[in-house]
Amino acid sequence: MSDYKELLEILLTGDGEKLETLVKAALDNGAPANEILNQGLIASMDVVGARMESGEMFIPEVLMSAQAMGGAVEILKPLLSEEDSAVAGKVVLGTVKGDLHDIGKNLVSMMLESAGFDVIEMGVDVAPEKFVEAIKENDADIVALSALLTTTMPMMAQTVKTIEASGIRDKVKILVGGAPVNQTFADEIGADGYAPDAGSASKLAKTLLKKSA
Ligand code: B1M
Repeated sequence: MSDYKELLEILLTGDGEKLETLVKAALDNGAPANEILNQGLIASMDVVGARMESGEMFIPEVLMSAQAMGGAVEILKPLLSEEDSAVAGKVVLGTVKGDLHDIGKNLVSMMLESAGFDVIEMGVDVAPEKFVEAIKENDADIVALSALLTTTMPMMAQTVKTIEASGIRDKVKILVGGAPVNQTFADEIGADGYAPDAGSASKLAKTLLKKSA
């Protein structure tokens, strides 16, 4: 395991260029992409979160860290691909209405794509009706909802309700995730599955489609 102290320091400053240099150096030194992502970038982002909560970091600084992380993830992207074979399927993916967080969702998108899914990317702040439209337009097999705020979890429930009310519930599997979400909540709102991270989300998407085949 590598020491990611310097990476944390750079992520805290939001210097994207330096962060990318560090990530490349870690790769050159033989650190696995998965480790750099989980023990380096995501763990450092948790420190950003803690500082945001305690008032040591403000939104513009957090945004700079988030942007720097996005650039670093791009470097890791080709190396994080799954090796096993693809299951064809279409996934409509987005962060629910009221929620602007997209780093975790983008990782989910990346893992789904690398597992062979066709991902219809809806972005952030997506209204329930927009999800329904996209599911219908694309004849999607799965809709994947991300939420990072406890205050937007009810919007996830609302999205499930809107999908049910639109008469397409039996045609699409609903997958949910994001830091405040858990299996109990997923069960409560009637989702088909919950995944704690991007890797498990793509595995679960495959399982859900196999079950319904
Ligand atoms: Co926000 N923010 N933020 N923020 N932010 C959190 C989430 C928070 C925990 C920080 C804190 O206070 N400690 C807190 C939420 C508290 C709560 O509700 N419990 C918070 C808050 C309060 C806010 C604001 C309200 C702050 C304010 O304005 N006062 C505001 C809300 C804006 C809005 O959305 N309407 C806000 C704004 C922002 C920024 C815009 C500045 C920026 C987002 C930039 C961006 O995303 N482009 C930001 C950031 C960066 C964070 C933290 C620091 C980092 C989030 C992140 O990207 N993590 C975050 C603290 C933290 O998480 N430690 C925080 C890395 C990412 C890889 O992890 O997204 O969890 P994550 O994704 C994981 C899993 O959750 C999972 O897979 C990923 C790992 O593989 N996953 C899924 C995610 N989606 C999935 C979907 C799936 C399956 C798995 O299936 C569909």
